[in-house]
Amino acid sequence: MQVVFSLRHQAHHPQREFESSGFQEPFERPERAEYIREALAADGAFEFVAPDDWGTAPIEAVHDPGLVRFLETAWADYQQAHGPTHDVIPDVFAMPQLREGMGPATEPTDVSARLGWWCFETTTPLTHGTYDAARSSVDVALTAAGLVVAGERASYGLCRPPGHHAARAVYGGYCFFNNAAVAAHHLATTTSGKVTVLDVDYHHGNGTQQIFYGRDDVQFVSLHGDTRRAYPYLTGHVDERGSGPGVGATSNFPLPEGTDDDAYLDALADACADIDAFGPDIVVVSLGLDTFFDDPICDFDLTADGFERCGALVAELGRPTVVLQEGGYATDDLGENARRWLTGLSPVASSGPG
Ligand code: OKP
Ligand code: ZN
Repeated sequence: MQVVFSLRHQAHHPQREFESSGFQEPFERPERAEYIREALAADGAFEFVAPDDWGTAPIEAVHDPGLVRFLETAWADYQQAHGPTHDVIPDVFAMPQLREGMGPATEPTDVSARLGWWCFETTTPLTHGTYDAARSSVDVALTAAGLVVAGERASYGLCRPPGHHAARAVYGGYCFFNNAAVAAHHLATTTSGKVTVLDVDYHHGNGTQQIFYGRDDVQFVSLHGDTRRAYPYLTGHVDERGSGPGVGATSNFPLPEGTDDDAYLDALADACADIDAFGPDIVVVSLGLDTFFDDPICDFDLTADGFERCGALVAELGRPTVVLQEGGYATDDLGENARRWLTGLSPVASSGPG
């Protein structure tokens, strides 16, 4: 299987993230991608390729161009106004309730105020290299998508930073651009086929759901920690099924604390039944490995064996599949967990080169 990877992800390396009770070491750090790269490189079944440069047009096809412009310039603008700093985190969020009854706000001009306009939470610092890394993560996703268009049965984009929490016009949750949504939209519009995004990250992919909520050409199916107890809290409930022509093209499977391999695979089989019913030409998997029992920020109980079974179940859909990396924070096990999931998806690839 071909693995798309770029060292440019390393340009995004926040020093700390702010969570309700204070600053902490970031969970989303460069070693995550390096450990996955090492584990796949040690297995002869995987072949590495560099991403192409796709420019900003495919990003602006799903995101507000204002968000792209902001991320391109905000770090330098902030340094000029308030620097030098390493990380930049918003302090005032543009909550619509603030102007209730007064009409909507317009984008502020002050850079600190713009941070709270384009970002929804505090654990996603902007740094010097964030825009570069986020752009390269999208390039990785689009290049992996291109491999499947060119005839591969499966490909893997080792995206970092992740993407699934980024909505059309707001970033957060360690995510800047929604890699999976950009790839899925590109696939749906350039192949005129139907695309499913299957999101197996522990956290609900609120951004991907939001981007495709009203559409019938891209299905969104997610398994996740029930957002009555888990981040991002505001989306991911079973009654969210899509809107307008998209009614029925969103499916959510919120799961309880302690969900183990067998329980997870049961839910994944139900998700796959929804995918079969939709009948996509291509599947994009948002692969979070934070469902692992030892993940430091999640509460599921999956094992490496479970990940291989998950990959094998997705292979049974029998459709070309683009796998894109999202979360996973048990860094010591992350490489092996990714390798096992991909081996389950593509067992033929593991038995020899190519
Ligand atoms: C990104 B991905 C909750 C803090 C949550 C952000 C988590 C982002 C997860 N107490 N911090 O979906 O793995
Ligand atoms: Zn996650």
